[in-house]
Amino acid sequence: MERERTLIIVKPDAVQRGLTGEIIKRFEQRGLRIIGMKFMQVSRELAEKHYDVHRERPFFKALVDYITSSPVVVMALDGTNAVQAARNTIGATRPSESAAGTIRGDFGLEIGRNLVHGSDSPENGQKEVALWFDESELVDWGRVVDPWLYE
Ligand code: DAT
Ligand code: MG
Repeated sequence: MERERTLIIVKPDAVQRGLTGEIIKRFEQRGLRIIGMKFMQVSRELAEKHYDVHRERPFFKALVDYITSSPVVVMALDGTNAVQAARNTIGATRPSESAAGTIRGDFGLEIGRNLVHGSDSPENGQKEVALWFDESELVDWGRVVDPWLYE
């Protein structure tokens, strides 16, 4: 089984609504391991790099405005199949279509206020963690519960 890294962003709407703890809790209780975390105001430069694949889409400017509108909490997580596991916890891109029990399905209604970002492939997980975190900001550590999460 693959150990992967994924980048999670608790977006401005979630931070403003006081949902930061609730969202972190869901990844933590799933067993994903936090290896980096910070509270920050995102620059337009970083936002545009992060969303570079969407540069030509009509919603690109709104997306950059949204992610830079207020501070975010960024996390690097690792774990077995971390990318897919985190995306399942987050829910479908459109909150109106996200399953109940997912973060977007429990707290969101609109695609432009969908609360949280998660990397979409193991390659992008590695790339996005490297874009948002300096290697010195990542901590490799062990948890006493690891044998109860990993066979
Ligand atoms: P996800 O965030 O689920 O990985 P994505 O990578 O396809 O979704 O798109 C990034 C963000 O861009 C998404 O969270 C919300 C916004 N977005 C995507 N498609 C959109 C659309 N058709 N209209 C408006 N915003 C959109
Ligand atoms: Mg995406």
